[in-house]
Amino acid sequence: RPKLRGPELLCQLKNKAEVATLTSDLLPFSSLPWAAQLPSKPLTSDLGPYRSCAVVSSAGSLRYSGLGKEIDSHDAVLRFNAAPTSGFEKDVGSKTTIRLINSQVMASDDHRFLSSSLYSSGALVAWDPAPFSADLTQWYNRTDYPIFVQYQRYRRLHPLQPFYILHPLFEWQLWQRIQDNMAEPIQKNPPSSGFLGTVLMMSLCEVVHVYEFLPSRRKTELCHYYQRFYDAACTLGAYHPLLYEKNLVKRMNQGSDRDIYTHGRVTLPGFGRMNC
Ligand code: NCC
Repeated sequence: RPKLRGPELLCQLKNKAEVATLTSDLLPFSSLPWAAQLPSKPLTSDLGPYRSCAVVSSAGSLRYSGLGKEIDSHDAVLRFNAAPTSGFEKDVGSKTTIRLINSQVMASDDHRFLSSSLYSSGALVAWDPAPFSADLTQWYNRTDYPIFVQYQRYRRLHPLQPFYILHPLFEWQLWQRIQDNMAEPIQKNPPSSGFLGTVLMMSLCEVVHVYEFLPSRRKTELCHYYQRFYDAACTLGAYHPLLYEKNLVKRMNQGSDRDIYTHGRVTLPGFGRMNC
């Protein structure tokens, strides 16, 4: 198959992947007693549009980057999982508009999801690796981690904080975009939070800057900027098709290679601004 170039890839992504979140009117949820805890409207009708956005990967290469001011200058900032700002403001900034978390974070005791203040700023968006079919009932009866139990508990404790759950269709639509643009078969696991969050922000923002998803000259085996743990798989991928995600983002980048090298910065257009 022909290798698509940046603008074509961007249009394909815009046309074939749609950010969807669970709403209280969707089966099987609408038939469950806690349905009213789910938002009545999808994320895209509640959040944004934002002019300029930052997606902050959790990569170790953000350490000593000094990018904090630049990141905070954006209108909206997306962060991932348990990535803190406190104590790391110089490198990653302090603004959090949206935090995208996987279901493992919600379920594991170490992350103190229900009690830590880390999760209380901005809107939360959660996701769980679902079966490829994206069938909601099948998934609901067998989630990877107990995302729905934890969601209900969190909502009871923080009823006013906006909290969405990604529709599994979105995961697999993005997976398909990656697979269709690679020459070899990729593992049938959902994309990383990094890629999900990047496309999520492309749906909400006029322009998206992604930091240290494509590693800069600071590239390191340090997994996260906030932890003393070394593993190259954090940057290259194991479970997630991370290297393929990065390949696709590299092809779609509208910024310069120099920006990647010095700032770990990629510039992507928002879907609203694209003429396809
Ligand atoms: O590590 P994680 O990801 O939370 O990182 C968020 C996103 O940043 C990008 N990243 C991170 C580190 C790095 N060196 N390079 C990067 O490019 C990736 O795009 C990544 O998605 C996840 O995707 O949800 C993930 O979550 C962790 C873990 O569950 C959480 O951090 C909570 O502890 C996963 N790690 C493990 O399961 C051990 C990771 O595989 C994916």
